[in-house]
Amino acid sequence: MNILMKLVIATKNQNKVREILPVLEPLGVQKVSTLNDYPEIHNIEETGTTFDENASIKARAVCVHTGLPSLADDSGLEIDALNGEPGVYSARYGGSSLDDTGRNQLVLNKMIHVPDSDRAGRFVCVMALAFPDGRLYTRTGTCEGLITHEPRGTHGFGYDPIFYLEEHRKTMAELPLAEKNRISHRAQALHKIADLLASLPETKT
Ligand code: ITT
Repeated sequence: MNILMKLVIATKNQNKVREILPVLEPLGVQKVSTLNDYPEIHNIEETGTTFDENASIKARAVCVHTGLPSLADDSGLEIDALNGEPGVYSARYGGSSLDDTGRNQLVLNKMIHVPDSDRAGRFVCVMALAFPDGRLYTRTGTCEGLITHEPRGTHGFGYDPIFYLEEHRKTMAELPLAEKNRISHRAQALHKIADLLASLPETKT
């Protein structure tokens, strides 16, 4: 298949780019750029209260600016015992002074008395694809797991070291990146977007 379309990935997060490109490239998307190619686009305020809203805000803003189809994701970790936190605030949970390690520690501290039976959580990713003619599509992927008692593993990013996958008996950060990219919430949303892309009239050769 050869998709005759230029696409902007609306992120500066290189971890996301590394996950997204290998799925889009085999589809033959003609030319993929990222926000690093558009330094004039500064922080797009994620003012929504859901992943869907924030992904849509980002995709639309970048599409309007570039005039090109734009793909954005909003993602995060929902923990049942914390009433869904950190949720849409995953990237800035605990304030801007914390790094990934600090955010993981904050989650573990908040859950210090939570028994194993109540430590369920999930990574959620919504991908939004905006077109210059106003069409907007969103697709969701989720990945279920348990919150550990201490961080383990060095791969991935963000909350991966405290997210345990029962099926693999490993944290997400202990999985090789290629394996994470096969099963992750982002991969699942992205494969749905890839199916959508392949079905659109303008992408047929
Ligand atoms: P962009 O807005 O530029 O895309 P970002 O890192 O700010 O990049 P989000 O707003 O989607 O991205 O925030 C997602 C946060 O959720 C991210 O910073 C991590 O803390 C967490 N997160 C998302 N996906 C994750 C993953 O695969 N593994 C671990 N943590 C993840």
